Amino acid sequence: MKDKLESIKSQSIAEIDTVDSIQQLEEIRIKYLGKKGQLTQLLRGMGQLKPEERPVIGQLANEIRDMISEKIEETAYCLKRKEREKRLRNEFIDVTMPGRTKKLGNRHPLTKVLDEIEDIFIGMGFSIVEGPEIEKVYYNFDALNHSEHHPARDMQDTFYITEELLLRTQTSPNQVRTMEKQKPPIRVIVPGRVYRSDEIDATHSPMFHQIEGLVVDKGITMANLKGTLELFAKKLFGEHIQTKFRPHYFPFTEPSAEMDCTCSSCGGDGCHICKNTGWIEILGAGMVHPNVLENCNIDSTVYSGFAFGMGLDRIAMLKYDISDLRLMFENDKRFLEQF
Ligand code: 2NL
Repeated sequence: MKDKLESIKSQSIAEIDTVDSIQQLEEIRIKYLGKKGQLTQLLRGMGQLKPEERPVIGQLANEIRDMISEKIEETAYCLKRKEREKRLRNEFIDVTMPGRTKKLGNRHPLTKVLDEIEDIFIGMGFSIVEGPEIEKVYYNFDALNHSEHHPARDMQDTFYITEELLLRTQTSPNQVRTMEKQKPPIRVIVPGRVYRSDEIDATHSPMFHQIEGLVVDKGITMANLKGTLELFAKKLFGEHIQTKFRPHYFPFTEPSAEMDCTCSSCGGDGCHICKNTGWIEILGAGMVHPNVLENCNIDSTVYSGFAFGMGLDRIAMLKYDISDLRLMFENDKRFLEQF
């Protein structure tokens, strides 16, 4: 019996020394110390021993059991530590490695110019108004004093949806809507997409962008128009810019004018941008026609106003020296990333 105990001791210890997982260790524990384990079985056979042998063998068996248990515990502790170290080694993160940067997008050149223009007018007390791109013929033409046979009304120039509905050709319908709703003083800027039936080329597109403006109050004159628009031009292109106004015709303003700026590219000397004239046409403007005011129930003997409109796409092209309008709408990243 004693020999058997000694052999269990040396055998179990040898086995424990070779394990490399908690799982294997548990199997060894069951093999020797479990309910049907070798040591447990042996102890059950104690009854067959001589009475004087029992305490000696019993003590030895207990010592061996404690020793095996202790050895298993120690080994388990070591194994757990090794596993933990291995896991930590695998989870190691080098916080000094450069991160994966996400490239931020940037604003479209049209959005940039629009934001800039809006900021200038907001600074002068204007507010921004937007409205539908599908408009009533009334708001797009009639209310704006377009005569019944004005060429702009032609099917060839305008996208009609029905007899009464069209894709707006200018953003002025929203100024009319504003005047209908709001008593003067009115100071609004109206940006948005507009549509005209044009063939696509370097300077034309059936969809483009406009910004119009409207001021209505008592005592508004051409001097207010010139002062406001000259200030706007200097803020947009630089303090050194000069402006001039040429007479023009629009059905919705009287008198009407177009404003030119000295070319910000060559300073007026002449270059490819100003086609060697030294001047660049920036916008159209005029004193709101009394008929337009009356159409909106504003008394034209009490109130007067000025209005203006400009093509955003053209201004962006001038400002960033973009040669072809189509680049604006092609979404080519090589183009867009330059702004
Ligand atoms: C241009 C010229 C212009 C207006 C737009 C306007 C609006 C109302 C009343 C009177 Cl409600 N006028 N808008 C006035 C003058 C010129 O646009 O060349 N646009 C690209």
